[in-house]
Amino acid sequence: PFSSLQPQPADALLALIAMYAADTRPDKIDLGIGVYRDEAGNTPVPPSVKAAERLLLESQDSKSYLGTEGDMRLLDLLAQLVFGPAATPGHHLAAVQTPGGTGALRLGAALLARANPSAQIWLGTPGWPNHALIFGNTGMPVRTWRYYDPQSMRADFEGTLEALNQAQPGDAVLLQACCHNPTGTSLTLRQWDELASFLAERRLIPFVDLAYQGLGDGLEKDAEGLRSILAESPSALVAYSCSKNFGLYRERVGVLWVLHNDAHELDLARGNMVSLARATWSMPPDHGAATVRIILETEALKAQWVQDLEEMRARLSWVRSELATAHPEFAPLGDQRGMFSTLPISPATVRELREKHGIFMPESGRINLAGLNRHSIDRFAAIMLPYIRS
Ligand code: PLP
Ligand code: TYF
Repeated sequence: PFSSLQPQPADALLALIAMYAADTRPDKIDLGIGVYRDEAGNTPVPPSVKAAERLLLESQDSKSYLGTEGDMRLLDLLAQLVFGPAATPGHHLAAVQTPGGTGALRLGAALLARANPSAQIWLGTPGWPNHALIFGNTGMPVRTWRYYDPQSMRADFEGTLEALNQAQPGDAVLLQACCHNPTGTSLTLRQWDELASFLAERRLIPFVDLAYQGLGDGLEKDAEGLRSILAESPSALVAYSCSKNFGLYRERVGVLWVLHNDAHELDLARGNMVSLARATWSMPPDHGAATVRIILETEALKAQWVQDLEEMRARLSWVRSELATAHPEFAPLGDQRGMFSTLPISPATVRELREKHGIFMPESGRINLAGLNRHSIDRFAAIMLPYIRS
């Protein structure tokens, strides 16, 4: 029954994992898949998560179903972290716990496609390749705009507004809240405010993807752009991921929020979100979600998690400033945030770096800075600089 199917391209980042593992050179450097690594190159389970998992193991007395929306207490606690203690005055809020940020994006896309089949989704380029895949799979027409200027290695805000001028009322605009994947660039707070008014005036629906809260400038600061958007827009969607900031990647913890200033319309959205989720995965996985809930509701564990997160954030920031202060070619990396940066190099150079020097990255030239450490950073810079200069 499958002979009519078209072959599908593999995920370039997931393919790199196997390629890196098969390489036997002792000084190989993995700058591929976007997971945090410590100095030793490991992606550890954070101490706060370990402790919460122990508590969970001891205290959990049932694994019976919770319901399609997931762990309601977790959803409340995460809402405070994302929207602030005052929550979102002026908005009603519907939340569904999802399998990772990807599940939240997929559910939000399905909701938008069902609500308005002619709505387009606007994606900035370069972006996370899975965004186009996820929205494309719901049948939503995907439009793109140039988010990033490779020459200056900075966000192209003028280009963004110019391109979004062509969007139709009811179209959705995907925005990464912080630590942009794959460029590390972001808008200034002033630009966020301007974009917020622009979207509201044109009745464009913001769909904000927050997958790295706390890994850029800290928990509060990383939510400022998102909060600025919400201050202007009557309705919005937010996809949240606990994969990176809690180190829970494979446990699949995420949330989709829909916000609306009209309670009746929000109820319609909520009912459809729940029904779509029921038809897709029925109920979200619980182990990682319960772990996050225990961390956020236990004062000592929350303090430990804030410290765990700060350790990750500080290490990423150290790698950036090492490169940026030592070499003018890397100066823009110091203004960027999070794990990623995209270097101005060609796919042929990326292949050469892999074959000749054992430095692994996808052909886009994106690097995960967490793959560098005290021992590898100088060799990396020495090898890279001639390529970046030419
Ligand atoms: N959005 C962006 C920009 C990402 O980089 C990721 C990373 O994996 C996700 C969303 C979703 O991650 P996950 O589905 O693993 O929670
Ligand atoms: O961009 C990254 O590297 C992370 C992890 O199919 C990731 O977001 C990469 C590819 C993928 C799922 C997650």
